[in-house]
Amino acid sequence: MYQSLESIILDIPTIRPHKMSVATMQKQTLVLVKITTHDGIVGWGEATTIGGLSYGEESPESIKTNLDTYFAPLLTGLKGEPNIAQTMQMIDKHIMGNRFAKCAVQTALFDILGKKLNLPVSELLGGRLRDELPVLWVLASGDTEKDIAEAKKMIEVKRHNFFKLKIGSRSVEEDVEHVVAIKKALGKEVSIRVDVNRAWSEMQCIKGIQALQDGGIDLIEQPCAIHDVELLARLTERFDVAIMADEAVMCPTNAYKLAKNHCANVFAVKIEQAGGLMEACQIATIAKVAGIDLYGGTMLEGAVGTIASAHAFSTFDNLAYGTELFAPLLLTEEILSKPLVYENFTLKVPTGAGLGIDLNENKIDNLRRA
Ligand code: MUC
Ligand code: MG
Repeated sequence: MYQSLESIILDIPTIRPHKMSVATMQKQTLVLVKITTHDGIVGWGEATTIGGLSYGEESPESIKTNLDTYFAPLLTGLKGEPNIAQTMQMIDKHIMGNRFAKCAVQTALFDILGKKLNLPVSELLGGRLRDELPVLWVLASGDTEKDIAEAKKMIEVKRHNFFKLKIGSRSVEEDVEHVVAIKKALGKEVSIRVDVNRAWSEMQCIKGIQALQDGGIDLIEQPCAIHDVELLARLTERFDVAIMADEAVMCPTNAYKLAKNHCANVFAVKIEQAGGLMEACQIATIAKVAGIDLYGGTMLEGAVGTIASAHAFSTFDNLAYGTELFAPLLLTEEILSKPLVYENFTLKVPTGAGLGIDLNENKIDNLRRA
């Protein structure tokens, strides 16, 4: 039923350097997956990471190698007409880990099924509860005045009205000063969150979170190491400001352990970290029954991963902290024939079949890594 699986690496410069505690990005490297069926239906998926190997355990190059060497023969060698769950179960039997690559393949299979049935992916996942998602902007130039000007412009043009700041690469004092100055300049009405990307020790967490809480910050994302879930639990217990687990959430099994041990007030759900769209929805259910709020996260994917995430997040009952599905706007090149619709502080979830997007394959050919 599947004739081919092709993986494509694209390097696209960002509109400005994007500074995080784990890496400074001048470009983003997208890994796209194109699956073609014997009857000519094409499905797309994406397996993109951040800063080579500095964020996760899969790099763009390892993802491509594993897709080409291991996933492609399994998929094209399938007999009969297995459904998506059966296909992913077969892949799981033969391939350990590789959640980003698995997510890309699963996304492409959903895109194909949606095109066959003339239904959006959101409906195949159970059905959307909203047609648009609130989207924040990440202020990560590293310069306080530039960040304030960027935020004011975003509010003025009605693109984003809440913001996340990437911190953790400077001293706690410098970071707090930077964040609180931005909060003061933007005012009470504008929600400001921070992402420490696991940079702080316990003492730095206590000092930093207390000062950020006092400064009116709304959410503290992944302040400490991934493995230190006991510290996450202590911080959640100690502070009033919401503590969010991001890198620590990963797959449904981890999400369950975090929920059981009261390690966070909020989960950042990422389809790639989860290992797929179905797994992201399972994490949302775990959060719901545990009374944990949700936030729609990103691995700074391009249009394909972003819109796949949007379909999944549109099915979430309680998306209390909105989403960060802004990354296509951070890139200097458009790979769709019609760009995604960002308006009125939201991203519209497409209503067309499958992912509901149309890729510009000429553009992709021009951008692909040789
Ligand atoms: C992360 O850790 O949240 C999401 C937005 C951003 O700027 O970085 C990513 C990763
Ligand atoms: Mg994060």
